[in-house]
Amino acid sequence: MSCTSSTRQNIPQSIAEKIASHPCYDYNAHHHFARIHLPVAPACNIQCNYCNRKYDCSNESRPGVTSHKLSPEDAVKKLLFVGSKIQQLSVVGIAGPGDALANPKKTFETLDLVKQYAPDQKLCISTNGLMLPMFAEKLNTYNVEHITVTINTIDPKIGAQIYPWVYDTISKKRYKGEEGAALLLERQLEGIKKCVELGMLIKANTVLIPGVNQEGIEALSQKLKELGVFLHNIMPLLSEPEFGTYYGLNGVRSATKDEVKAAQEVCGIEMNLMTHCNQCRADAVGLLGEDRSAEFAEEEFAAHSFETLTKMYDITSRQATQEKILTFKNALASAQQRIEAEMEQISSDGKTMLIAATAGSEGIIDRHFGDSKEFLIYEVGDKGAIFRRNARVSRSYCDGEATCGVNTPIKEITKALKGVKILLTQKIGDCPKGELAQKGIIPLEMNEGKNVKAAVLEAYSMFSQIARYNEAEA
Ligand code: CLF
Ligand code: SF4
Repeated sequence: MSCTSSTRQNIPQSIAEKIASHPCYDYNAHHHFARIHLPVAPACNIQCNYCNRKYDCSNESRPGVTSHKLSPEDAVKKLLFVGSKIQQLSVVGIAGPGDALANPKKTFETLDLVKQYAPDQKLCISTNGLMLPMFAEKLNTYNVEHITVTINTIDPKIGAQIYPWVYDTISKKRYKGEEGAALLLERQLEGIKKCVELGMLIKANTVLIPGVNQEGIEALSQKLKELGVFLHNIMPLLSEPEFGTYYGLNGVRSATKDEVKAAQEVCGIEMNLMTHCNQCRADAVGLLGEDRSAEFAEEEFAAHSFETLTKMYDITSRQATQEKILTFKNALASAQQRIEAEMEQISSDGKTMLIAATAGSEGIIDRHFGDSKEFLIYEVGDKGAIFRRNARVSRSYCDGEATCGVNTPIKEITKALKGVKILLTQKIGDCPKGELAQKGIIPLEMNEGKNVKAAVLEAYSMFSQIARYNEAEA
């Protein structure tokens, strides 16, 4: 058993409240709250070498996935329809299929309609950042609190290997190579700075491209931190020839899990990281990790009027449901915090194990395994031990000499000891010893009269020394 470490830095209460129901920004929210992507933005103003424009924007989506495009009206009808079925739907994102800000008319028309019909939704935009400086203030007036900017490097030389061209609608010019990458970078940094100054929460997505931007990831993450970016999401490049992307066709391979983990470890020292991204579709619906987009066909929602859909959406009932979910989520978070605090008390390296003991009422190991119907289970680390539970079984292993070893309740006992690594007892016979060992439980006999807590600590220390010795020998 080991605790999972969190890269989440302490965040102010006002921000915690803003992200509490955002499944991407708050790790603890992603089991409880859902998002919908409205695929209203088909065009893009740059070319990324990991993107095939026949499909969705790979900056936020799994490559090779095609989303059904919608008009702003139909998209918001879909939102109302889906929101009436999924009450924990709390975030509306525009994440393609191209770039949200390369399609400003459709994007802002959609935001207008969302504000009008579903004002309870949080608004979230994903962009490559080229037009972010020009739209930051407008997005803020729409109360878009969450912006994702995909930024893969802060070095235009590397950028030139990722972006073959960038089309700027201001100068109406296409820029290639380093010149294009430098312009994109300048706009991304300026846009992020503006949004942060306006109080928006910026998430940066970075596609980890083996052999291209790996080396610069740490510097990029530091720059993002300096700029006040809230969260950094390092995603693996997914690259296959059948995706038809430049990288896929030219042998640039996918990033491995280990490479992503290594990049996250380097960046996570300073920066809050998102580690639960699903690289979802531009028309994704539901909790992260579940794709319910296929459940909501256009004919189901497009035929309804806004009036009907607004009634179905029922904001009051949705708000009541979401409040209940928030209360439950907060209770879970408090329990988790308590467990983490306890873990810190008992372990310096996050490693612990469950150790059971057959003890009597005095907390002394004075029972034989065969006589025991109760097992005290402790979680033990190098710094201490915490009592976790009392595991009871309906009868002891041995009922007396006449029936000893016949029809034993070993199944029930091993079930009750689930997760236990070591069992401490005063005495145990060879038969149950073998049966426990088969289930991965090491039985150890202890001298009578030993205090349980001292005994579990001693057993942990002994076990760790043996494990270290075995590792060194291997
Ligand atoms: Fe969508 Fe992106 Fe908003 Fe989330 S997704 S626009 S921030 S609501 Fe989330 Fe999907 Fe990963 Fe994006 S899991 S791809 S990070
Ligand atoms: Fe493709 Fe998105 Fe890059 Fe545009 S920004 S080229 S849609 S991955």
